[in-house]
Parts: sequence; structure tokens; C-alpha cells
Amino acid sequence: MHMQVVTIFPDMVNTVVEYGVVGRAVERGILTLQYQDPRRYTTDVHRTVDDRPYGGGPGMVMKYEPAAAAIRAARASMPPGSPVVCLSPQGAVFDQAVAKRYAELPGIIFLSGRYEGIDERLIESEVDEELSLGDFVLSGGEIAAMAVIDAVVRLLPGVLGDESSAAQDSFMSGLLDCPHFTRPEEVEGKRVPDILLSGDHAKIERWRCRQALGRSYLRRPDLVRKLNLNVEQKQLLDEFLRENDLE
Ligand code: 9D3
Repeated sequence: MHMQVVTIFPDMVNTVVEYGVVGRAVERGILTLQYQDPRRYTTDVHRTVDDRPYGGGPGMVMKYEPAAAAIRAARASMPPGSPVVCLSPQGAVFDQAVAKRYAELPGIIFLSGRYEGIDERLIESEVDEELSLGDFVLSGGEIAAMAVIDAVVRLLPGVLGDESSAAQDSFMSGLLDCPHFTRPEEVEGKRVPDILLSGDHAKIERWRCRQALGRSYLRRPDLVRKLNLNVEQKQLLDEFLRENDLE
């Protein structure tokens, strides 16, 4: 897959390749990640990429021409069918379904804005989709682009091992994870649940499912509603609620 990021801070975004999964994908040739800096496409001595908003008000607005030139340069070296996705608080909220859709594309161009906003005419003429990470305020689109890149690259064939790719289609997908424990068996008076030490793998699997369903129900009821539990899952959730005196 080919990715490009249009940003005035390419070095910031490129730190995603210094760690873990994304770096390995680039090393293995599964991913190419390139940058276009709007500043490179300025023509004035000050290399201006922002200006004051028409109509007044605080902050600055990302200018049309340098960003448009950078997007067009990105497009020129990308496979056809590679959309331009602008990271923006006005976008649709990113989730795993969007990550899966992007992972099927031949390429994708991310536009990360800085300042108070981007000239709306640029969004109308050059941007295919606007995408948000959720309802909180970042200082720009770069960290959002990095998060989306990480989530998409994990889904590319050959990036993760077989074990974890299988887990993505498992019985418990779409739910929060169960609790995890590692050695020692007891630390500061706190013991690992006995069942995890029992060696009974069928029982352990049921316990994990029960925990995942219970925690999802308590912390993220929206996830549980979206999932439409099957009979077995409903029974496990009932067991969890009874065990914890929540029914
Ligand atoms: C309400 C006035 N501004 C806040 C001081 C609006 C605003 C402008 C620009 C808020 C954030 C930003 C920069 N944010 C992004 O570029 C961004 C973002 C985000 O802030 N939250 C969640 N997802 C994203 S994706 C890109």
C-alpha cells in the first residue's frame, strides 16, 4: 500500500516509522510512506502557508495554493483510486470499519492541517473525505494521521503474525478485551484469578468471554447494543451480572 501525508511537519509524522508495526511494514516493502510539504510549493520569500481569516476572528487559516500544489504532487505519484482524506474535527468519526475500508485501497493521501482551519475551497475541490478522531481538540491533524496510519497498517496482509490476524475475526471481536495477568501469582497481596491457573482451557476461554462481555456492558453499552449478542453471549453476560451481583 502507498501512503502520502501532506503536512508542514513531515518529521513529526515520520516518527511513526521509528517504532513497531509501521516501521516493520515499511522495511518489508508492504507500505510506502511519503510526504508533501506545502511550504515547498510556496513562491514568496517568507514561504507563507497560512493567512488571516476573511471576516476576521482569531487564528490563521491554511492557504489554498501551497496545499493544493502539494496534494496534486502527491496524486501524481499515487495509484488511481487513492482518495484524499483530510483529518479534521468536522469529519466523520474514525473507527475500525473505516480502517478496514482504507486497508483495501491501493493508496491514500492524508491532509493534516494546522492553524484554526483550512480554506474551505481546498476541501471542496481536492478532498474526498473528512475524518475526525472524536470530540476533543488536537493542535493539528498530524497526530490524527499517525493514529489512522497505525490502525490501517496493522490490517495489511503480512504485517502482523497469523495468530493476531485470526484474533481479529474471533468470537469476541467488537468488544472490549478481557483482563490480563502475568507472573507473579501474587503481588502486594493481590492474587491472579484461580481459573487462569487451572489449566482447563475450555473453562478459561469461557471466563475470558464472560469478562469481555461484562466489561463491555458496564463500560461501553453502545458497543454491546451494536453487536446484537447471540444466545451463548447473552447467557455469558447473564452469568457475569449474577456473579457480580449486578442483576
Ligand atoms: C473551536 C475552535 N478551534 C479550537 C480552538 C477549532 C479547532 C481547529 C483546529 C479545533 C482543532 C483543530 C485542529 N484539529 C485537527 O486538525 C484534528 C482533530 C481534532 O482536533 N480532534 C479530533 N480529531 C481531529 S482530526 C484533525
